[in-house]
Amino acid sequence: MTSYQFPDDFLWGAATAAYQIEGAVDKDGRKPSVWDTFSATPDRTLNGDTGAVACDHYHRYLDDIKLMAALGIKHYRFSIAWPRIIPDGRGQVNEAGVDFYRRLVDTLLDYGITPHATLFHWDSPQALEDLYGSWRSREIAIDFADYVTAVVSRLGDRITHWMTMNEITCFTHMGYGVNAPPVHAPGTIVSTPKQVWQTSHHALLAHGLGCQAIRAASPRSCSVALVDNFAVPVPIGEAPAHVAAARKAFHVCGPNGGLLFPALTGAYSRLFLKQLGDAAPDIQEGDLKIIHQPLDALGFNVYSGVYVRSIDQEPGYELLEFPPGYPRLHMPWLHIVPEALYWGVRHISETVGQPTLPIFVTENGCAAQDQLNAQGEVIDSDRIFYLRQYLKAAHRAVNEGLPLKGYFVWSLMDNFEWSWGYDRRFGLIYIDYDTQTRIPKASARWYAECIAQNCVV
Ligand code: GCO
Repeated sequence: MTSYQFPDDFLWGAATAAYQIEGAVDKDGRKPSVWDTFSATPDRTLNGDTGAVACDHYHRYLDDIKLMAALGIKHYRFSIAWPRIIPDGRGQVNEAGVDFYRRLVDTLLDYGITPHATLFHWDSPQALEDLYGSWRSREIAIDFADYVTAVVSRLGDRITHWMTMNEITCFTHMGYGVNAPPVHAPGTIVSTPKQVWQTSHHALLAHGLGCQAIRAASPRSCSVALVDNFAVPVPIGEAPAHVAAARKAFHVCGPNGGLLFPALTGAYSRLFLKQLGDAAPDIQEGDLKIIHQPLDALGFNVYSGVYVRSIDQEPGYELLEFPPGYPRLHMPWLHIVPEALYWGVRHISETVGQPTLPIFVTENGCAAQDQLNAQGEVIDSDRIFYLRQYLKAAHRAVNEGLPLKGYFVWSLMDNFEWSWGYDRRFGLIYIDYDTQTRIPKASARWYAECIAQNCVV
């Protein structure tokens, strides 16, 4: 029998994000983020759901940390809300907002859990949207760096694992759109694809300045990472021709060539720029140098992948559609492609030329149609099935010597799933939103067993 044992230093964790769990949106000086405004606008989210209360984690963080500790989770990835720290986006720091994260982190440390903080998980201050259209303006990169300095100079004595931002595509390419209303906040319609690419270029700049700000402000030696959900071409079979086709596709798949490539290599992929044509952003002299910062790790959010095969005609690869009936879980995009986890890590090593950059899966998980049974339990065998397959792919990566160092499940608990509201549940812990009761699902116990045995069980 194959044993899926991980190395002793493999790190097991769980992830969340501020707007999805905290609630308390006007507590202790916090001001609105673009997600407060967007979700309060009719027809933007399913059932008109907002993050106003969410899991009420702002008040219940102690209980949540105790639950995490009981499951044996030793690493926790959470995000810090910019509008709590600098409610107007720039200027005055709100010390009461900082205090919340200080309490949270101190409690984590008391329970033996290492904090991993994402500095930005989509909740831009509404004030900056009103002032200059947030990511549409280069100014946001400077304001972001100032915010990062404010956080790291205050919390860097307790937090040493930092991630600048989460999934640039989702708050730029999905927050600004041409013609169709975008599905994420701020939900702004712009007139050209180039303007959309300009928003992600500004986010890359913010990442670069953010990295510099962390290193300058941190009182301790720390780890700095970017978290991305880059698209993963998976060879349909592992014959060398298909593998080569998948590598080539990696440059142009999704937004990879215009996001991950500049951050990791200091250049937009040439193949990709050719494909973008007039839509390519304006890049000022010196931008790429700022964007291309040394990183201590890369966070990889992986849910699905794209199958690719080799073909004789140009460009030598074909991205394959999923046939109807291909297994997926409770999201239109959640096709189950466990090998994407393995190939994502391998592409970073081999295709982007980063053979030793430590990689962490910073999110992996699925939405399932969780139901409470008569005994008040949630038996989510579908989620266990999904996670087990992806963790086996993680094991393969580690076993082949690829630099995959840890895994954070998405998510610790059910939460506000953006435009899907509370309808889609991704948690290991079930939330009864009427009573805010927390109920660990079968998958939570299963994951606890994996951690305890350091093995896929
Ligand atoms: C993301 C976000 C999460 C989502 C999760 C499920 O990576 O998309 O970080 O906030 O909730 O991915 O869609």
